Amino acid sequence: MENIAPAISPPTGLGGNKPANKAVLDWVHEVESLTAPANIFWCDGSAAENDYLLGEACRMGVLIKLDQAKAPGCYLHRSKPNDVARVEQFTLICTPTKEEAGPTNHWADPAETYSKLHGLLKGAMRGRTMFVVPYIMGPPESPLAKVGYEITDSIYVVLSMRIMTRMGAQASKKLGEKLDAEFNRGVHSLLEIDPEHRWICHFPQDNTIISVGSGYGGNVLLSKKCLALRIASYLAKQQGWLAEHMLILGVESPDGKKHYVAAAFPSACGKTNFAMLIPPEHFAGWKITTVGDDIAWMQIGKDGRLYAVNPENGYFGVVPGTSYRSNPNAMQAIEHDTLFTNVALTSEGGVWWEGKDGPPPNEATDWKGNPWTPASKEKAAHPNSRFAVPMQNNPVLDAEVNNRDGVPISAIIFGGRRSDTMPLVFRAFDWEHGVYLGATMASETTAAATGAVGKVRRDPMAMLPFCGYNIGDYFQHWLKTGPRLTNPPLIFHVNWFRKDAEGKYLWPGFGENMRVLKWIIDRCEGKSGARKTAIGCIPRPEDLDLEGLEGVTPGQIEELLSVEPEEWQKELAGQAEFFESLAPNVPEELLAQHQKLAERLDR
Ligand code: SAT
Ligand code: MN
Repeated sequence: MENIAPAISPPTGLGGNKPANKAVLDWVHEVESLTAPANIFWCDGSAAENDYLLGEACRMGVLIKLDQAKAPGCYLHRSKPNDVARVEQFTLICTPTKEEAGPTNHWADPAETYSKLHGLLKGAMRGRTMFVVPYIMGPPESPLAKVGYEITDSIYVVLSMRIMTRMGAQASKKLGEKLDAEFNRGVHSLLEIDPEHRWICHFPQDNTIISVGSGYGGNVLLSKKCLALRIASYLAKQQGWLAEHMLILGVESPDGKKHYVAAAFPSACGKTNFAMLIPPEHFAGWKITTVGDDIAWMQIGKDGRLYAVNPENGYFGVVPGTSYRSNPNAMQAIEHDTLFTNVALTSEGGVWWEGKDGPPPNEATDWKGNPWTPASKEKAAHPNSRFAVPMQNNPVLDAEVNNRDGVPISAIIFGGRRSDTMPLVFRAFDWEHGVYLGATMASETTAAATGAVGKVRRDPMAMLPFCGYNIGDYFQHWLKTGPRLTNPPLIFHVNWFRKDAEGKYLWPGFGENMRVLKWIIDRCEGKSGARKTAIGCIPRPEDLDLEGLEGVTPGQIEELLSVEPEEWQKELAGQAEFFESLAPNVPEELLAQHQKLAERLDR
C-alpha cells in the first residue's frame, strides 16, 4: 500500500478555501517556499471535498474501499510496518531551557531543532500536494476552543482530521482576519517515512508543532496529543485550567439524576470502552453517555465546580479486542463512515481483528498486506490497529457534548493496568491525597507506543508522554487547582486488571465496571460505605452492588479489594524511586503525602 501519494489535480470548486487571515497565508507561503510542493490544496471540510479525497486516496492506493453494502463509508489504510505507534523517544519538547521541559520529557534546543527540521523539510513536498487543514478543538463557542492549522502532505491525515476535529471553513471563520489572532501552527511531512528521520517536535512558546517522518495517527494528527495535550497543558498551566488525558462520561441513575466523571488511563487501557459502557442487566434504568474518550479540557465554573469539554470530534480507538461483548456501542459506531488503520482485510471486503465476535475468517490479508489464515503465527491485525470514527456515530453520545461551558465533573478517576497491588477501587482522603494518587500512578506499557510491552512504569495522571512542560510544575498546578474549587470532584483510583496467583484476571471488566462506577457515584452523593485503610477508602464487599455478577467468587472479591502489606512496601519504594528521579521538582506536599502513606502502612 502507498503511504506517500503524488500530487492531485482537483477539479474547479475544490481545494480553494484560502483563509482571509494574512498571518495564516504568510506562514503557509513560508512553508511552501521551504517544502516546494507541486500545489496547495486549501481544505474546506465539505462533504464534496471529502468524497473527492476519498476517491483520490483509493485511486492512489492510500486507502482500500471496503464492501460498501456491508460497511458504508468505511475504508482501510495500512501504515508502514516500521510506523505503527507513537515514538516517545523521538517526541521532543523544545523549550528555551531544559528545566522547563523537565525530567520526564525529551528536550531539544528550539533554534537547533528548527534548523534541523528545516533541513529535513527542504524540498520535502516536491511532486506532492500540500494540504492546508483548518480545524477547531473544542465546542466552537467554548472559551477554551482553539483554532489550529495543519499543513500536511498526507491525504490520510486530511481524511482523519475531518473525523477527529471540527475541520474546515468554520475554523478559518472563527479565527477571523485579525493578524494577532492566536492559532496553532502545525507542519507535517511524511518525508520518506524513514524511522531515522522521525521527529515529533513541540515549541510551546511558539504554539507550533512540526512532525516529520511518520504517518501514524498519534504522531501526525497534530490536533490530538500534540496540540490538545502537550501544547494545551502548557497553555493551561499559564491560564489556570487543566488539559488532561481523560475520558468524560455521563452516568444517569433510574431516578433521573445525572453525574459526569472524568477518568485518566494510559493509552490502550480501555478509556474508549469505559466511556461507552453498557450497564449489566441488573442495572436497569442506569444509562452511560459519552462526552469524550481520550482528552478533557477542564476549567473552573462560576459555581466553583470543575467543568469539562471534549476538544475532539471523533474517536481514535484501539481495534483489537473490540466486540459486541466488550463494547457494543463502539461496534455499532464503526459499522459506517469509519477509517480503519492496520486491521486485516477479508476476502469479502470486510475487516477483521483479533477479539472480534465470531470465528476468524478462513483466509484474509493481514495488516501488512500478506496472506493470512487462522494457522498463521503472526497476528492478522496489529495490536495497535485503530478506528477513526466521528463521535456522531456513537449511539450513546451525550446531549451536552457541544455545550460551550462543558459538563460539571463529580468524580475524577485515575487508573492503570496493574497485575497486583492496586485494589479494584479506592477513594482518596482529599484533593491533595488524590493528586498524590494521580502523580504516583503506574501502568504496564502497551502497544500504543513503540518499545517494550507489559513493563510497569510510572505514568502520572496518564500524562507521562503528554505533559508539555516540567512534570513537577504540573503537579504543583494540580495542587493549586484544588483550593480554587469550592466544590471539587472526589478523586478515586481504579484497577480493572488485577490478577490472581495463576495470572488470571480477577475482575471481568467492561460492562461490569458499572458496579464500581455506581459505588463512586453513590459516594459523590454521600451514600456508599467504605472502610478506611492506609491507602484510602476501599469498599467492603457488601458496599458494592454485586447482584447478578457471574463467575466471580466471594474470595476473589476479597482479593480484589485487599491491601497486601508486602506489595505496598514495594509500591512505596517504587513511588519513592520515581520521585527521586524527578528531584528537585517534586512539590513538598507530595513528598509529605509519601511520608504519611509510609507511616499509615507501618501502623
Ligand atoms: O496514538 S494516539 O496517541 O493517538 C492514541 C494513544 O496512544 O493514546
Ligand atoms: Mn490516548
